[in-house]
Amino acid sequence: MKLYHFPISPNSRRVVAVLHHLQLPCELQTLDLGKGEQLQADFLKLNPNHMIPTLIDEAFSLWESNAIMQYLSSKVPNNTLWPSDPKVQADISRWQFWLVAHFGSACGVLLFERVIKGMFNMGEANVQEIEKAEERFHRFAKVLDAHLAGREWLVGNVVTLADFSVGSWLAVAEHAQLPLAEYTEIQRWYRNVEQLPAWKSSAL
Ligand SMILES: N[C@@H](CCC(=O)N[C@@H](CS)C(=O)NCC(=O)O)C(=O)O
Repeated sequence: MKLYHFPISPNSRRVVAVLHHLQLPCELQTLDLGKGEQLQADFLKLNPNHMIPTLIDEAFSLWESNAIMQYLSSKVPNNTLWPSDPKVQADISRWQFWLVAHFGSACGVLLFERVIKGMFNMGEANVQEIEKAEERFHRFAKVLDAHLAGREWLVGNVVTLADFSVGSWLAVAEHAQLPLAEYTEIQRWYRNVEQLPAWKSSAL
């Protein structure tokens, strides 16, 4: 297998963490988004959205990080990241969809405005976009914080794909200045994620 990725991307990092956790062999190939390498014709054939992460497994090309994480986990029988119980899978998927639709999209705007624009000379941060994203961040951070009270992990009693998916945005909290101060449960839970060997080694 081969994974196209970009080191600082939370979307890539959660996939790399799953590869490490499950000890699946996979070649990692960096695409330099700053240089527009994702727009090369050969890569567009693999992912017409020109986005990383993209996984190649023989003739199969798969994009969307959460789909890749579920696919990788399905290759390893009896793993706890993605247990076979349909209700547990649905619960994990719920958090993965929620991340992409709500919490992660707010974090993504804050990272883009405060970090990526400067990194790639894309102009000044847009203050109105930041205000709107902070509002959305607080709306969904409240939900996450309340859910995590009294829990070690997001779903059940062990780390699952849900923790890697939602946790991936916490890894850029400092750079993106995510307004986390009042969310003590999120901070406590993310310290658990940070301790995982696969999470540590996925920081490329
Ligand atoms: N929903 C996608 C998002 C992927 C994504 O946003 N990738 C960004 C980097 S973090 C990208 O490749 N952008 C390059 C482009 O849009 O040209 C996923 O979860 O995989």
